[in-house]
Amino acid sequence: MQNEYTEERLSLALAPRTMRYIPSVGSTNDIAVKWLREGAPDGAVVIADEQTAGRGRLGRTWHTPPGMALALSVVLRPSPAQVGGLTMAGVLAIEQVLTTLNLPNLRVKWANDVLCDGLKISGVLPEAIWDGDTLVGGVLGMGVNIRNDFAGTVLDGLATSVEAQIKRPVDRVSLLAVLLFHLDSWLGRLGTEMLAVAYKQKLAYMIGQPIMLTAGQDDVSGIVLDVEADGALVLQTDDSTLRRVYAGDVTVKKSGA
Ligand code: BT5
Repeated sequence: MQNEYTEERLSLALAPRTMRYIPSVGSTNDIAVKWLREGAPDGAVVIADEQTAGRGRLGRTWHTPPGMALALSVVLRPSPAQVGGLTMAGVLAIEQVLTTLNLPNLRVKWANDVLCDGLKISGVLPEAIWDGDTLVGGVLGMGVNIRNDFAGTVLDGLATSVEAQIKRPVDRVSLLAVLLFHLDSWLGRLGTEMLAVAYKQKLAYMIGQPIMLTAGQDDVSGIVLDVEADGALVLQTDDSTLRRVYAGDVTVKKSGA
């Protein structure tokens, strides 16, 4: 099922959504940001089969070889107060669609990952685009590994894909349609308590856990006290300071260690 992406199949499956399918791009987020500035409507989506310069956070690389994954970016027109909810909507939609496929041991990892059996299967990259003080809009990038083979790569033992887990082929077009359906539903709740509560519920397993947070140059060790409505992680650091963080990489330390 290597060539299930065609312009025709995608536009039929996603109609009436405005969409662009580009077989090979640098990064779908870059195309979507440009399209946003050119006036793309809320919900317009850029889909690629391959990314040659896929981006993670903080300038990191996101691997998207041809035929292997979902790589998409949705153009959005949120209010400034809603921007913080984009990550939540993205990870909740991905977790939901993966749950329907019966993937084992799915977990949302703060702030923007979905893990399967402890291995990264998906990541979300939200971007807010400002002109000075004016919010032009947002772009929500989502990557989901469908049939990537990480054996022998630097991500061996760190990343996984849907087909490696469920041992049967899936159709990327249908999966994409279901993902966007769930995403629309979560985006409709941007700025509501319902979205924040759903996100916090998925992260409840982290509350009370000792973690290490790496944020830029900063390493902070502490206990997770809460996940707030705006997505902030509240930590009590080892020197008993209260810290509220919005970005970083979390490692949950072994309990009792
Ligand atoms: C992310 O960053 O997890 C956000 C990934 C967003 C990707 C989508 S694809 C469509 C859209 N267009 C883009 O250019 N990006 C978005 P972060 O948490 O910083 O994780 C990046 C790290 O994950 C890398 O440094 C690698 O260690 C690892 N990684 C790279 N490719 C991966 C993959 N395919 N699967 C799992 N892990 C990967």
